Amino acid sequence: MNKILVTGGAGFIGANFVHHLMAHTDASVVVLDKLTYAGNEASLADVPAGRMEFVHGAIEDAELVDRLVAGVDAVVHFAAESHNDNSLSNPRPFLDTNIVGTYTILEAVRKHGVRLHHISTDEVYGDLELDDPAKFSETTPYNPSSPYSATKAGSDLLVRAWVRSFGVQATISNCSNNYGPYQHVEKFIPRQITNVIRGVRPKLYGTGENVRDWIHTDDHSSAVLRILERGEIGQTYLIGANGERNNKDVIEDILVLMGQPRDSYDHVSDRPGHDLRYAIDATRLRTELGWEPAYTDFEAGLKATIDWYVANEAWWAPQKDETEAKYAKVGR
Ligand code: NAD
Ligand code: TDX
Repeated sequence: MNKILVTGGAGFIGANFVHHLMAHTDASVVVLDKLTYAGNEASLADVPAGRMEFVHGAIEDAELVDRLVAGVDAVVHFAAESHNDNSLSNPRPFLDTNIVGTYTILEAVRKHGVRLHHISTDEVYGDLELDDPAKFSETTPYNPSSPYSATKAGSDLLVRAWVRSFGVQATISNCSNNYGPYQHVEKFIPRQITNVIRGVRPKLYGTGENVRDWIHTDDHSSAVLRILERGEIGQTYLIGANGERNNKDVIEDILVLMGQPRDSYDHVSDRPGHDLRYAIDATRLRTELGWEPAYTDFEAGLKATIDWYVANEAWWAPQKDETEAKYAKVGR
């Protein structure tokens, strides 16, 4: 695949994927991104100009998407409204981007016979009890909890329907919680790191017993590339790296790694409908496609992420005040 259209390439995971493609393939990319509050062209500043074209636009713009899809060998579709808390205060953009946007991409790849990989989340499966030995697998029934996860579930089902009814050449992946560089400061890990840098106490929702299955974003990228190259058309792959941790432990890890007392954080009101636990069984990806994560030491990955935020305040500072003002409105 010589030329790949990456939607949402100025966002956290999309930008890391573009960097991964630059380092591990000869492909060139076209990035289509609307540059919402979450998009930042500075995340792509290091990409060699000759290997990337940046297009500022929306995935719901059918004419634009049709023209871009016609000129590429594959589409990797990251663009989404991605934050649960935002979906609770204003769900509408989630429907427009995640549902109508994905529909628009599907119609273009159908028309031009172009390969699609659709990026999704483990949140489509709902949540698990803390003591449940089961993990999510490709056969777990969909049971989303938030407006965000419901629209991602809807987008996945559209992809499945377009594969079955129209023979679209698509694969889907559902990944667990990512961490790493270029993540917006609204998200849990960067919010707490940047709070500590600013001398503000981290904020833990509720009791903090909620478990997330953390994966370094570069491992997400290597898995997506593997699926793009070797995945079976029509198949869904779950991506995860056995990184289950509760939020309280993660906040304490961040504080200790940043030289602060382990208990110097505040409990704030819980997120309504807060999913308790996510956990991924990535057996299919590991056995059928031979994928393995590179980041198996969470503390080391977290330390590298802290170092990145310390070194890149100019990247995140412009987002910080606006983000905290949004949280202050809902008491979190
Ligand atoms: P993000 O919010 O950091 O980035 C989203 C990007 O999409 C931004 O650059 C934004 O400008 C762009 N965008 C938004 N609406 C658009 C539109 N209508 N048209 C074009 N571009 C638009 O999100 P992220 O965390 O990088 O997530 C990327 C994808 O990965 C999403 O599909 C998300 O559901 C999925 N995912 C995320 C995680 C996670 O932990 N963050 C885990 C699993 C799956
Ligand atoms: O300040 C906080 N304090 C806190 O305790 C924030 C922002 C979050 N939390 C909790 C809520 C969650 O249990 O931390 C956990 C992680 O929160 P988020 O970073 O908002 O992620 P989550 O809701 O788990 O969803 C993420 O993973 C799956 C991504 O945002 C989604 O895009 C992805 O699909």
